[in-house]
Amino acid sequence: MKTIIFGITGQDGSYLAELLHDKGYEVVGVTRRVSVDTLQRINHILPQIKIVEGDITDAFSVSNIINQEEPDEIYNLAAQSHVGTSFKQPSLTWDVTAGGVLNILEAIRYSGRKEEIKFYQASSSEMFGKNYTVCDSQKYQDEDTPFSPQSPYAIAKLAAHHLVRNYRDSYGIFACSGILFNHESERRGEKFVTRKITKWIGQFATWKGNQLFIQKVRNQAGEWVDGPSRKEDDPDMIYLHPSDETGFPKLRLGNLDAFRDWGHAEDYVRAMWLMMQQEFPDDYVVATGETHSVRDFLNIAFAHAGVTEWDDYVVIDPQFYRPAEVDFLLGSSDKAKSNLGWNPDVSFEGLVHRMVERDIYEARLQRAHLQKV
Ligand code: NAP
Ligand code: G4F
Repeated sequence: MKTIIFGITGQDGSYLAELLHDKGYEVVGVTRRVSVDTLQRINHILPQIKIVEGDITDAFSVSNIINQEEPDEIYNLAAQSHVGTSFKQPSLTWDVTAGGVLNILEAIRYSGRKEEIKFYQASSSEMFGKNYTVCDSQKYQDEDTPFSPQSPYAIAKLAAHHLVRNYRDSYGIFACSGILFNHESERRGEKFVTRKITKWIGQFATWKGNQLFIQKVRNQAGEWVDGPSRKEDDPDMIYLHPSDETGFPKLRLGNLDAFRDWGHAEDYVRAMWLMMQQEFPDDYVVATGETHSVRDFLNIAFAHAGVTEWDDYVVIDPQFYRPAEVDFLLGSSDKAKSNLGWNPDVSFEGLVHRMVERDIYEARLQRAHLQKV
């Protein structure tokens, strides 16, 4: 079996490439030419996979790749995937996240092999949008819930979602969409809230000689006082000791009251593959069935680093508020559970702990390296 993964350099692409390679697939990954190295997440499997250059907004490159590689399965994970950025770059978001999908579908349609190719599209729970505005654990979203997108990103994803269904109905293409709720990991992009938090914890925990968080510090008289100190003088910085000349920037975040159904990406790529192994194409919600606020994430992440009160470390910064917010996401994966036999393995706490531990480990490694050079 041969597969093409668009978006192989992203979080999900890297896990999916590993999964498919382990299952014996010949894996072809599409990467776009950029001025920096984007292969970090897949460096370890590069010798086992093939990389081709392409961009999903370029219809010619997409159809050339599909015609030359003759894949059995195509996974489209490529997108401008950051919701906040989509408000700043709506046109680019539209071209990549909606237009790119149309390019792939058309390429399949005219490939001469449309009956032989299965297509997976990465749809998103963001499409549910302003479905519920308050946290209510009795409410949830599933395949029958109406969409109410709240951002240029979600609108582009919804257009792509409808295109996939339309190409399935119109041309008989095996095209399915996974409506995936938030999934994170140690490989998550650093501008998504979960990784932003755990990355900051890792950096702070290794700041100043590998010390973990200090709840109590000694003042100049040698007495133990609450840390961090001097916060009234400089609300944006943390100083561990009153005599410190330099501080550490606090963690700047936006809305802490949004609720998300967060799972681990490794579990979610398994669901993608399962959808593609079915006899008939269909759309599936993939979620854990648990919802937590950003505040809950902070509680568990900081607690895992030994801190129970994190207020002094976090600053609310309006620049991270969005023009329109999605307040509450909680998915029901009953259909995926019964039709695909899918269940998540990683719990919310397990996810947060893994991310915190990895980011502390990586920050220490980086520090040790810097001390050597
Ligand atoms: P990600 O880490 O941001 O990865 C996005 C991928 O798309 C990267 O490989 C990126 O390449 C590629 N890409 C961007 N623009 C492209 C273009 N014009 N042509 C070709 N490739 C392009 O996203 P992710 O978290 O892995 O998510 C995978 C997919 O699932 C995305 O479509 C996302 O919208 C969707 N999704 C994600 C979640 C989630 O919680 N993670 C939930 C629901 C749906 P570069 O490395 O070159 O930037
Ligand atoms: O981590 P986020 O940026 O993820 P968001 O917006 O839920 O989108 C992610 O999940 C979607 C699935 O539902 C995917 F389709 C999409 O591609 C992406 O992977 O933000 C989560 C929440 C939001 O409510 C946001 O307002 O965290 C809030 N937040 C608070 N402070 C912040 C911040 N988000 C970010 N990125 N940065 C902050 O400083």
